[in-house]
Amino acid sequence: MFGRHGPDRLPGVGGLFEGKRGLVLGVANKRSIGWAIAQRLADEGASLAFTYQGERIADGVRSLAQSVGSPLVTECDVRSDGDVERVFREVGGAFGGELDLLVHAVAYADAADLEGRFTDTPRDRFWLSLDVSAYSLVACARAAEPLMAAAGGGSILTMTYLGGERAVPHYNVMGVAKAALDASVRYLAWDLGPKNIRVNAISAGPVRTLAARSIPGFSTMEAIVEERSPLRRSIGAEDVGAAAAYLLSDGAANVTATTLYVDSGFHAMGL
Ligand code: 0WE
Repeated sequence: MFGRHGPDRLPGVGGLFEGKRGLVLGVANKRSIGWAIAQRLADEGASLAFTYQGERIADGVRSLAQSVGSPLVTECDVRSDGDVERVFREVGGAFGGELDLLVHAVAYADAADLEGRFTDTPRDRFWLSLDVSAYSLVACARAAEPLMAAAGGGSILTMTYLGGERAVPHYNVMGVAKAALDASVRYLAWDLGPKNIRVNAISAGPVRTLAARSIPGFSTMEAIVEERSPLRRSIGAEDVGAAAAYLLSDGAANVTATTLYVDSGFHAMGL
Protein backbone atom coordinates (compact mmCIF):
# COMPACT_ATOMS: atom_id res chain seq x y z
CA MET A 1 0.00 0.00 0.00
CA PHE A 2 1.27 3.46 -0.89
CA GLY A 3 0.09 6.61 0.89
CA ARG A 4 0.88 10.22 0.05
CA HIS A 5 4.25 9.96 1.75
CA GLY A 6 5.42 6.72 0.16
CA PRO A 7 5.08 3.09 1.10
CA ASP A 8 3.56 2.17 4.46
CA ARG A 9 6.11 0.87 6.92
CA LEU A 10 6.04 -2.07 9.23
CA PRO A 11 5.97 -0.70 12.76
CA GLY A 12 9.49 -0.25 14.05
CA VAL A 13 11.20 -0.35 10.68
CA GLY A 14 13.13 2.30 8.83
CA GLY A 15 11.42 5.70 9.33
CA LEU A 16 13.29 8.97 9.83
CA PHE A 17 11.83 9.27 13.35
CA GLU A 18 12.00 5.62 14.37
CA GLY A 19 12.51 5.41 18.14
CA LYS A 20 11.95 9.18 18.57
CA ARG A 21 9.48 10.43 21.14
CA GLY A 22 7.60 13.69 20.70
CA LEU A 23 5.00 15.95 22.27
CA VAL A 24 2.63 17.99 20.10
CA LEU A 25 0.72 20.95 21.53
CA GLY A 26 -1.91 22.76 19.51
CA VAL A 27 -3.90 20.14 17.64
CA ALA A 28 -7.56 21.20 17.62
CA ASN A 29 -8.88 19.25 14.62
CA LYS A 30 -7.79 17.44 11.45
CA ARG A 31 -6.98 20.71 9.67
CA SER A 32 -4.65 21.99 12.40
CA ILE A 33 -1.04 22.66 11.40
CA GLY A 34 -0.02 20.70 14.50
CA TRP A 35 -1.86 17.68 13.13
CA ALA A 36 -0.17 17.93 9.70
CA ILE A 37 3.19 17.93 11.49
CA ALA A 38 2.17 15.04 13.78
CA GLN A 39 1.06 12.89 10.84
CA ARG A 40 4.35 13.42 9.11
CA LEU A 41 6.35 12.49 12.22
CA ALA A 42 4.14 9.46 12.95
CA ASP A 43 4.43 8.27 9.32
CA GLU A 44 8.18 8.21 9.86
CA GLY A 45 7.94 6.17 13.05
CA ALA A 46 7.74 8.74 15.87
CA SER A 47 5.78 7.96 19.04
CA LEU A 48 3.72 11.06 19.86
CA ALA A 49 1.95 12.44 22.91
CA PHE A 50 -0.66 15.17 22.43
CA THR A 51 -2.21 17.93 24.50
CA TYR A 52 -5.49 19.72 23.83
CA GLN A 53 -7.23 22.65 25.41
CA GLY A 54 -10.82 22.35 26.56
CA GLU A 55 -13.27 19.43 26.78
CA ARG A 56 -14.95 20.76 23.61
CA ILE A 57 -12.18 19.33 21.42
CA ALA A 58 -11.06 16.43 23.69
CA ASP A 59 -12.87 13.66 21.80
CA GLY A 60 -11.69 14.89 18.41
CA VAL A 61 -8.04 15.08 19.50
CA ARG A 62 -8.26 11.69 21.23
CA SER A 63 -9.47 10.00 18.07
CA LEU A 64 -6.80 11.69 15.90
CA ALA A 65 -4.13 10.68 18.43
CA GLN A 66 -5.46 7.11 18.53
CA SER A 67 -5.14 6.88 14.72
CA VAL A 68 -1.35 7.31 15.06
CA GLY A 69 -1.05 5.02 18.10
CA SER A 70 -0.40 7.76 20.65
CA PRO A 71 0.47 6.58 24.18
CA LEU A 72 -0.70 9.83 25.84
CA VAL A 73 -3.37 12.48 25.31
CA THR A 74 -3.80 15.01 28.09
CA GLU A 75 -5.31 18.43 28.67
CA CYS A 76 -3.02 21.45 28.88
CA ASP A 77 -3.94 25.06 29.47
CA VAL A 78 -0.59 26.66 28.64
CA ARG A 79 -1.47 29.69 30.81
CA SER A 80 -1.06 27.45 33.86
CA ASP A 81 2.46 26.59 35.13
CA GLY A 82 0.89 23.75 37.10
CA ASP A 83 -0.69 22.28 33.95
CA VAL A 84 2.56 22.54 31.98
CA GLU A 85 4.55 20.86 34.78
CA ARG A 86 2.01 18.05 35.13
CA VAL A 87 1.94 17.45 31.36
CA PHE A 88 5.72 17.07 31.18
CA ARG A 89 5.65 14.73 34.20
CA GLU A 90 3.11 12.60 32.31
CA VAL A 91 5.23 12.75 29.16
CA GLY A 92 8.28 11.65 31.14
CA GLY A 93 6.22 8.78 32.53
CA ALA A 94 5.05 7.68 29.06
CA PHE A 95 8.51 7.92 27.46
CA GLY A 96 10.86 6.58 30.16
CA GLY A 97 12.01 10.02 31.27
CA GLU A 98 13.16 11.12 27.80
CA LEU A 99 11.83 13.36 25.03
CA ASP A 100 13.30 14.06 21.57
CA LEU A 101 10.77 16.34 19.84
CA LEU A 102 8.53 19.20 20.89
CA VAL A 103 6.03 20.78 18.51
CA HIS A 104 4.45 24.02 19.72
CA ALA A 105 1.59 25.03 17.41
CA VAL A 106 -0.36 27.18 19.85
CA ALA A 107 -1.65 30.73 19.45
CA TYR A 108 -4.60 32.78 20.57
CA ALA A 109 -5.97 36.27 20.27
CA ASP A 110 -9.51 37.35 20.95
CA ALA A 111 -11.33 37.41 17.60
CA ALA A 112 -12.30 41.04 18.25
CA ASP A 113 -8.60 41.98 18.24
CA LEU A 114 -7.99 40.43 14.80
CA GLU A 115 -10.52 42.72 13.16
CA GLY A 116 -10.42 46.31 14.38
CA ARG A 117 -7.52 48.68 15.09
CA PHE A 118 -4.45 47.49 17.01
CA THR A 119 -4.68 50.80 18.86
CA ASP A 120 -7.86 49.56 20.56
CA THR A 121 -6.36 46.36 22.04
CA PRO A 122 -7.17 46.34 25.76
CA ARG A 123 -4.42 45.51 28.26
CA ASP A 124 -5.92 42.24 29.48
CA ARG A 125 -6.39 40.81 25.97
CA PHE A 126 -2.88 41.97 24.93
CA TRP A 127 -1.34 39.98 27.78
CA LEU A 128 -3.63 37.00 27.22
CA SER A 129 -2.43 36.75 23.62
CA LEU A 130 1.25 37.05 24.59
CA ASP A 131 0.80 34.55 27.43
CA VAL A 132 -0.79 31.86 25.23
CA SER A 133 1.14 32.56 22.02
CA ALA A 134 4.66 33.45 23.24
CA TYR A 135 5.32 32.74 26.93
CA SER A 136 3.94 29.22 26.50
CA LEU A 137 6.99 28.31 24.41
CA VAL A 138 9.29 29.42 27.23
CA ALA A 139 7.33 27.42 29.81
CA CYS A 140 7.32 24.31 27.60
CA ALA A 141 11.02 24.61 26.75
CA ARG A 142 11.90 24.86 30.45
CA ALA A 143 9.84 21.77 31.27
CA ALA A 144 11.20 19.86 28.24
CA GLU A 145 14.85 20.62 29.01
CA PRO A 146 15.55 17.82 31.54
CA LEU A 147 13.73 15.22 29.42
CA MET A 148 15.60 16.24 26.27
CA ALA A 149 18.91 16.43 28.11
CA ALA A 150 18.30 12.86 29.32
CA ALA A 151 17.81 11.86 25.66
CA GLY A 152 21.17 13.43 24.72
CA GLY A 153 19.48 16.36 22.97
CA GLY A 154 16.27 17.36 21.27
CA SER A 155 14.52 19.59 18.78
CA ILE A 156 11.87 22.20 19.54
CA LEU A 157 9.74 23.74 16.81
CA THR A 158 7.21 26.56 16.94
CA MET A 159 5.01 28.29 14.37
CA THR A 160 5.40 31.96 13.56
CA TYR A 161 4.15 34.40 10.92
CA LEU A 162 5.45 37.36 8.89
CA GLY A 163 3.06 39.59 10.83
CA GLY A 164 5.58 39.48 13.70
CA GLU A 165 8.19 41.23 11.53
CA ARG A 166 6.03 43.56 9.41
CA ALA A 167 2.66 45.13 9.97
CA VAL A 168 0.07 42.87 8.32
CA PRO A 169 -3.32 44.64 8.45
CA HIS A 170 -5.56 43.14 11.18
CA TYR A 171 -2.96 40.70 12.50
CA ASN A 172 -2.52 43.26 15.28
CA VAL A 173 -1.78 41.85 18.73
CA MET A 174 -0.88 38.47 17.21
CA GLY A 175 1.95 40.27 15.41
CA VAL A 176 3.28 41.57 18.70
CA ALA A 177 2.98 38.07 20.18
CA LYS A 178 4.86 36.56 17.21
CA ALA A 179 7.63 39.18 17.59
CA ALA A 180 8.02 38.06 21.23
CA LEU A 181 7.90 34.41 20.13
CA ASP A 182 10.59 34.95 17.47
CA ALA A 183 12.92 36.58 20.00
CA SER A 184 12.16 33.79 22.49
CA VAL A 185 13.29 31.22 19.89
CA ARG A 186 16.71 32.91 19.72
CA TYR A 187 17.19 33.21 23.49
CA LEU A 188 15.99 29.66 24.12
CA ALA A 189 18.36 28.41 21.40
CA TRP A 190 21.25 30.09 23.19
CA ASP A 191 20.33 28.65 26.59
CA LEU A 192 19.56 25.11 25.40
CA GLY A 193 22.26 24.75 22.74
CA PRO A 194 24.88 23.41 25.21
CA LYS A 195 22.50 20.50 25.94
CA ASN A 196 22.19 19.77 22.20
CA ILE A 197 18.63 21.06 22.16
CA ARG A 198 17.75 23.00 19.00
CA VAL A 199 14.99 25.62 18.81
CA ASN A 200 13.54 26.78 15.49
CA ALA A 201 10.44 28.31 13.94
CA ILE A 202 8.52 27.86 10.72
CA SER A 203 6.99 31.00 9.26
CA ALA A 204 4.08 29.71 7.20
CA GLY A 205 2.05 31.70 4.71
CA PRO A 206 -1.72 31.71 5.26
CA VAL A 207 -2.92 28.09 5.73
CA ARG A 208 -6.64 27.26 5.53
CA THR A 209 -7.12 25.91 9.07
CA LEU A 210 -10.45 26.09 10.90
CA ALA A 211 -9.15 29.06 12.93
CA ALA A 212 -8.04 30.81 9.73
CA ARG A 213 -11.42 30.36 8.06
CA SER A 214 -13.05 32.36 10.81
CA ILE A 215 -10.81 35.32 9.95
CA PRO A 216 -12.47 37.98 7.77
CA GLY A 217 -10.49 38.55 4.56
CA PHE A 218 -8.63 35.23 4.73
CA SER A 219 -9.52 34.37 1.12
CA THR A 220 -8.18 37.75 0.01
CA MET A 221 -4.85 37.00 1.72
CA GLU A 222 -4.64 33.65 -0.06
CA ALA A 223 -5.36 35.40 -3.38
CA ILE A 224 -2.58 37.93 -2.71
CA VAL A 225 -0.06 35.12 -2.06
CA GLU A 226 -1.21 33.35 -5.24
CA GLU A 227 -0.66 36.54 -7.24
CA ARG A 228 2.50 38.03 -5.70
CA SER A 229 4.62 35.21 -4.27
CA PRO A 230 7.44 33.86 -6.45
CA LEU A 231 5.75 30.44 -6.64
CA ARG A 232 2.26 31.98 -7.21
CA ARG A 233 0.55 29.43 -4.97
CA SER A 234 -0.91 29.20 -1.48
CA ILE A 235 0.34 27.00 1.31
CA GLY A 236 -1.08 23.70 2.52
CA ALA A 237 -0.67 22.25 6.00
CA GLU A 238 1.19 19.29 4.42
CA ASP A 239 3.86 21.72 3.12
CA VAL A 240 4.39 22.83 6.70
CA GLY A 241 4.51 19.18 7.82
CA ALA A 242 7.33 18.42 5.40
CA ALA A 243 9.40 21.44 6.50
CA ALA A 244 8.75 20.58 10.14
CA ALA A 245 9.99 17.03 9.60
CA TYR A 246 13.26 18.46 8.29
CA LEU A 247 13.82 20.88 11.18
CA LEU A 248 12.94 18.20 13.73
CA SER A 249 15.18 15.58 12.12
CA ASP A 250 18.89 14.88 12.61
CA GLY A 251 19.34 16.25 9.07
CA ALA A 252 19.06 19.69 10.71
CA ALA A 253 21.60 18.79 13.44
CA ASN A 254 23.39 22.15 13.15
CA VAL A 255 20.33 24.31 12.50
CA THR A 256 19.09 26.29 15.48
CA ALA A 257 17.72 29.76 16.33
CA THR A 258 16.37 30.13 12.82
CA THR A 259 13.13 30.71 10.93
CA LEU A 260 12.29 28.65 7.87
CA TYR A 261 9.75 30.34 5.59
CA VAL A 262 7.14 28.08 4.05
CA ASP A 263 5.30 30.82 2.19
CA SER A 264 5.94 30.35 -1.54
CA GLY A 265 8.66 33.01 -1.14
CA PHE A 266 6.21 35.79 -0.29
CA HIS A 267 8.38 37.23 2.53
CA ALA A 268 11.14 38.18 0.07
CA MET A 269 9.01 40.45 -2.09
CA GLY A 270 8.87 44.25 -1.81
CA LEU A 271 5.55 44.64 -3.60
O1 0WE B 1 -1.45 33.16 13.59
C1 0WE B 1 -2.42 33.14 12.87
C2 0WE B 1 -3.81 33.11 13.46
C3 0WE B 1 -3.89 32.48 14.81
C4 0WE B 1 -5.19 32.76 15.51
C5 0WE B 1 -6.42 32.57 14.91
C6 0WE B 1 -7.58 32.85 15.61
C7 0WE B 1 -8.94 32.72 14.98
C8 0WE B 1 -10.00 32.42 16.02
C9 0WE B 1 -5.15 33.26 16.80
N1 0WE B 1 -6.28 33.52 17.49
C10 0WE B 1 -7.47 33.31 16.93
N2 0WE B 1 -8.58 33.59 17.67
C11 0WE B 1 -9.83 33.23 17.28
O2 0WE B 1 -10.81 33.54 17.96
N3 0WE B 1 -2.23 33.21 11.51
C12 0WE B 1 -0.90 33.35 10.99
C13 0WE B 1 -3.35 33.19 10.53
C14 0WE B 1 -3.79 34.61 10.31
O3 0WE B 1 -4.63 35.21 11.17
C15 0WE B 1 -4.80 36.51 10.71
C16 0WE B 1 -4.05 36.71 9.57
C17 0WE B 1 -3.39 35.49 9.30
C18 0WE B 1 -2.44 35.20 8.19
C19 0WE B 1 -5.58 37.55 11.24
C20 0WE B 1 -5.61 38.79 10.61
C21 0WE B 1 -4.84 38.98 9.47
C22 0WE B 1 -4.05 37.97 8.94
